[in-house]
Amino acid sequence: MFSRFRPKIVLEGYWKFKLDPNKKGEEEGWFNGLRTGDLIYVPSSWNEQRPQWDQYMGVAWYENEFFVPKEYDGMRVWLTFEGVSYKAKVWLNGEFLGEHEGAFTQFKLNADKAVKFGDYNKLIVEVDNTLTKKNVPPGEGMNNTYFDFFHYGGIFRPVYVEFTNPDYIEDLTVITDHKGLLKVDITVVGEGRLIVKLTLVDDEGREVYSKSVEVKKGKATIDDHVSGVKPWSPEEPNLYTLRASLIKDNEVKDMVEENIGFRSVAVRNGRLYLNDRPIFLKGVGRHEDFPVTGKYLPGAVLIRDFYLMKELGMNSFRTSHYPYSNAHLDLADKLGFLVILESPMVGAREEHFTDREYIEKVKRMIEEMIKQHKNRPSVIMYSVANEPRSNVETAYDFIKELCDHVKKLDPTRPVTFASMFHTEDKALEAVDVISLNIYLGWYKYPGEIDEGVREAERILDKVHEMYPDKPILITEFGAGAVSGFHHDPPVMWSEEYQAEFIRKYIEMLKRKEYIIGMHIWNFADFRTPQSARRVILNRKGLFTRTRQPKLAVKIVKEEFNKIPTFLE
Ligand code: GCB
Repeated sequence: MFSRFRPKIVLEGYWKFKLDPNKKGEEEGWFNGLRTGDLIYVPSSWNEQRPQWDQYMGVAWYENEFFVPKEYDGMRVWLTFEGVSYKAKVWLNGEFLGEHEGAFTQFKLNADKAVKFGDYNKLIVEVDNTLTKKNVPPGEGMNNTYFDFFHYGGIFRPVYVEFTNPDYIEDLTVITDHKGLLKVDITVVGEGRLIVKLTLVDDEGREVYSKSVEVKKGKATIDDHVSGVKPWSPEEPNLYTLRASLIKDNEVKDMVEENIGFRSVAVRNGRLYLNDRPIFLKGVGRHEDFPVTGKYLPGAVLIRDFYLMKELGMNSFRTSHYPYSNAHLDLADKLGFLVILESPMVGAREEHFTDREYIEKVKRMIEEMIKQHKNRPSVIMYSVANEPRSNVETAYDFIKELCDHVKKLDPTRPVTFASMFHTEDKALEAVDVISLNIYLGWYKYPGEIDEGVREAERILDKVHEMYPDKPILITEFGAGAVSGFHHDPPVMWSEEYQAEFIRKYIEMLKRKEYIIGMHIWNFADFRTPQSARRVILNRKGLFTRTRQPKLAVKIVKEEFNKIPTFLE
């Protein structure tokens, strides 16, 4: 939900910055103002902005100031943080506004009591990226993570201040189908007689639908049918702007917008359907990772990535291994990508499966993820976890509880998780779609592509035999290649080995009628913790970290462009 109606101050730029390795800041009252000459850029992770901060894990403080015009007096004031890794505490003008845990979901704090109108306002944020076994995802240190990507810290996604009328629209939940169903649940905060007017505008600015409803006890609902809509699909990502205006005494008090698409998703007869047609997912697992900006992908990089994916014939990706930024998923909506939206629950171990407090935390993060992205046409499936240690019995209850939680919050989309245990997995019964990560010919059978592919085929057939009604998606397969390293014959880490590995896997996978899609691991090389297995980066990218192609790109382009999106 966004608004062009509400005044907004974007806090992008240089902020004051101060490390607090001994955690004395709170005690010493740093929330009143930082004594420091250090600067940092927001949005971006702190690590690569200065070599001294690269391996820093712990507490750091941020400060910025913004001016609030006098005319805004009487409005409500909100601070939105789209992503802070990993915990944040926020003060405005020395007053504590609130806190949040979890790097990858946005949070909004009210600042009505602390704000000064017609004056400068001092915003201070304490950030803590200490990694523990209780984090989601868990770990024990910068180079001892239970996940295979670099543990960045900081305010790495946009921050803004937004002003609303005291009567305002709090939330919209939109459900559509490809035939024109339009169900909207509106939540409003306000007093007196309030009307919500909904209008639907097509991409040429034409109003194609309009209806007004009265708000009762803070709620209003529309359950309707819009005739003549153009459905949303990867081939034609038709978007409409749903505009909701809040009206009181014949005056518009608030207005919010949502980009929506008319489309339906279903799993039946072992297939995945989009708009009642069976569909095949061709794509990649991605990461949000870039030199210097760390876990922030600037808009220009995102544009490059999406056009590269399009050229390669891709129609899908997974937000491995956490919910991506609003800007990232906006492009998926606009350019027609089918997204598997993954929760930040990577690498759960047996100790997590029965830890009630931990499970509730994961559920809270899943709830925030769904609240933030539920109206996106691009999001066609949720993944509740990546590679939990799900070869033990207790994994079933853990995964089942997360899947049920998702279904309760959003019954319209299928649910999955990415498994590394295949036939040994104890939790596959809980999902709508089975997702498998496979590395035979790399971690197992190193140097033996043919043997790896043969063994992968045997395992896949076996999983299909065990769960004949469930479609199977390959969420990861791939091999590392050091860009510029060539070798004949193809040996591990050469561009030739990666290209051949991917070609042989695609050939095998596309022959299997129970497979509904394949995602290559990974779109681009990405930074990892330091380890004996990695030279700074995970090298399984089709592209380098700065988005230059490796040899495999040619193969993927040829193969993927031959596979149609719709199977019938
Ligand atoms: C996996 C993980 C992914 C790793 C990848 C690898 O199965 O899901 O996070 O990066 O393997 O390259 O080892």
